[in-house]
Amino acid sequence: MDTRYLERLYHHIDHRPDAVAFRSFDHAGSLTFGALDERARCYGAGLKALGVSKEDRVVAILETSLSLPVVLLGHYAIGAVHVPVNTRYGEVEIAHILEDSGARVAIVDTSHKLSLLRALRAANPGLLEHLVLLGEAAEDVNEDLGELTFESLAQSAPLEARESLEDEDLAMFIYTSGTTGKSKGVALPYRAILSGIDSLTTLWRWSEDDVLVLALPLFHVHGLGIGVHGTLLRGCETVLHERFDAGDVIASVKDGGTIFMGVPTMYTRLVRALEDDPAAGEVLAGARLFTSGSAALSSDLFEAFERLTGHRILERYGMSETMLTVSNPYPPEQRKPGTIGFPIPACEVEIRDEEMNLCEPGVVGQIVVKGETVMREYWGAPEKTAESFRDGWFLTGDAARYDGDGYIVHVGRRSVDILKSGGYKISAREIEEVISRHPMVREVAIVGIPDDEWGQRIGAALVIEDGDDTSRDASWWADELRAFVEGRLADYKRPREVILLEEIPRNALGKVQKHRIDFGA
Ligand code: MCA
Ligand code: AMP
Repeated sequence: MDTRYLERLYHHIDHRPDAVAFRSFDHAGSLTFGALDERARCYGAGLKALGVSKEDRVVAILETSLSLPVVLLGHYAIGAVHVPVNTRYGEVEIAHILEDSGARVAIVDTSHKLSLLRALRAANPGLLEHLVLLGEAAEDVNEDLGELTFESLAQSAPLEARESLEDEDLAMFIYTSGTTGKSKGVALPYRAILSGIDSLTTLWRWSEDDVLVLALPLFHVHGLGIGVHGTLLRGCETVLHERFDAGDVIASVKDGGTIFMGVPTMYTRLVRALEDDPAAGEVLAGARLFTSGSAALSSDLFEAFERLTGHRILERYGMSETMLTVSNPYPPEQRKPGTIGFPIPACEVEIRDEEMNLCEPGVVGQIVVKGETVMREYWGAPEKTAESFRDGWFLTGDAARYDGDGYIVHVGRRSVDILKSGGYKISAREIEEVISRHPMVREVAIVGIPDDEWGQRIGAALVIEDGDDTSRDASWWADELRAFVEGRLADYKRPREVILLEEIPRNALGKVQKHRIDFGA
């Protein structure tokens, strides 16, 4: 029975209970490791009394707050699977996750998402046995609907002992976009989550003396995976920001922050702020480490940040299915812009060609991953799971090459149907499926348009039904799609540019050729 990683997860909780683990940016509150564990055991006990037990899924639709790590560890304390959901998701995404995960309970903290969950339950009475209301949502509890408040659960007597778990037990499902319309639940055991983060944070010399400035959302691998689990593994103090704001991040570093992790869009905004206020560059110079991931960091951005702060951003690479796998080295002079670095010790990473032969330097192939950091499966989808492995290697779908020094250079996604905007992964198919339900749209193709700030912006090429009012131009359609997509999908999936076409370009076999769709500059 392997519990190596779980022991590391609880090390600081068990040995340094009085040290501060999480604090809110506005200093309104903080949680020591001991208080975090105590509250998690109370909430866990409350859930257990509802009948939630090992491997039951609990969906969490939560904005960043000090309650979020309590909820996560409450789920872990009883062996329930934490299913974080992006709070920007709309009806289509959330309905799918609730159904696909088979969750018995969901916890939610805004009245807006509560209304959506109620509507989904009214439409499908089999969905969820209980809804736990936290924060703003808790003001509106309806016990007749199986609703109860987080506070009432958190008043339970704490569990005497955490559920006895092994590293192979399931900790989390992360829903991630694929080349098909519906997202897939990446089933991650403790081993997968903790091995890579332990390895990565050791590589980054992350310690109890660090203060992490955490302004990433806490429902994806970057913020929740590395940020929250890194805090627990390394025993540092973490400052939770409810949302990213360049000025707040600078203030947090001034206040003692030593590590900041961001997506490239955040660095674009930081550079903009520093150009307006060069003195802030000296503040950031005082931090120890800036890392970037989730999307490609351009060399220009790397250089601008170095010029303004003296820091060489450490870029690393990962994926929900494999967690963190590749990182630039820690010594600043060895960090190479435009590369993602080398495989981290927890896993094997190679670039292979179509025949699974190792690629020579300069030759573009696919990143493949093997080892402890890799997911167990796509939940309930054995065929999709099988398709994504070959010869024991997980096929990432990312194209890359080795440079002359052995650093890995990320070249892009192999599929044009997977996009990244602001560090969020987006399925073109999912947006196409929603937009094609519009009665006046005959056909739609969603394309990623390269963008300096966002990585990619979402473009929609539309073919309109015959007989539609011809005075409705692309700008009319942009507004129409905004209204049509709103509430159904996350706002960042909304097409920002629209063009109208007579037909979507196809090859002789009828396959859509997105590279022929031109959105102009
Ligand atoms: C918002 N806007 C956009 C987009 N999103 N425009 C184009 N494309 C978009 N995607 C517009 C808004 O409508 C608004 O315009 C304006 O930009 C500012 O929006 P705002 O709400 O301020 O943006 P934001 O909420 O601050 O979002 C920016 C962000 C956010 C903070 C960078 O995207 C973010 O938190 N990204 C992190 C995602 C992440 O954690 N990914 C990790 C996945 P207007 O003013 O006109 O209304 S895990 C992963 O990838 C792997 C494992 C890994 O390796 O890490
Ligand atoms: P997600 O499924 O949201 O976990 O996103 C994983 C994807 O993000 C990877 O498959 C890559 O395409 C992309 N990604 C992560 N880190 C980087 C990076 N440093 N450079 C380029 N792309 C990245």
